[in-house]
Amino acid sequence: IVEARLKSMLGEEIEDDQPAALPRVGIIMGSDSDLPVMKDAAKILREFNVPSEVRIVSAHRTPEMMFSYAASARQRGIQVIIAGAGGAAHLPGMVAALTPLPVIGVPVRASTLDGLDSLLSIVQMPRGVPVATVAINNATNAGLLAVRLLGISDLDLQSRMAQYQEDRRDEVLVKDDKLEK
Ligand code: RP5
Repeated sequence: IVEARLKSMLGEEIEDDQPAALPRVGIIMGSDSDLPVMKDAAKILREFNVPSEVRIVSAHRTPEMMFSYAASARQRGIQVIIAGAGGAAHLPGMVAALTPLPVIGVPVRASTLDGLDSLLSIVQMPRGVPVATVAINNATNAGLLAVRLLGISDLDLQSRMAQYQEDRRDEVLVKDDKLEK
């Protein structure tokens, strides 16, 4: 169901009888209400052809599922986990405590505190348990950071990241060119 909602958000066909490649990145979030933000990470990974899976896993509402997801991710071939949550956003930190995989945290703006609560909940990890925290609602950067991490041992992916950066640079140059000086 989550995958179907994601496909419709990304404007992809729902029908898909291709066997799915084994996911290298796990994108998890505390609630389906995080999906409008977290879909941006999935979009980046699709652009780079990195197979990923998307799951709703709540640290507070499904703690046993969070435990089994994090504890088994490595054995299933997951290499990076992107975890998004809002409010008392404990999911990224708890998952980082349960796996040796790199965890990227996305603070989701979900409450009256404008996302600062989520940011602080995710970024203020104790020494020894790192979570690479991106900016509030910036799941795009989480996807890009996952690609860079995988690029360390996947040179094709790394050169596609270099191309992505060149494309962003060219976009700025075109905008600068169009400015009346
Ligand atoms: C967090 O609480 C979720 O990650 C979400 O950002 C927030 C609100 O969840 P819902 O009440 O929308 O399910 O656990």
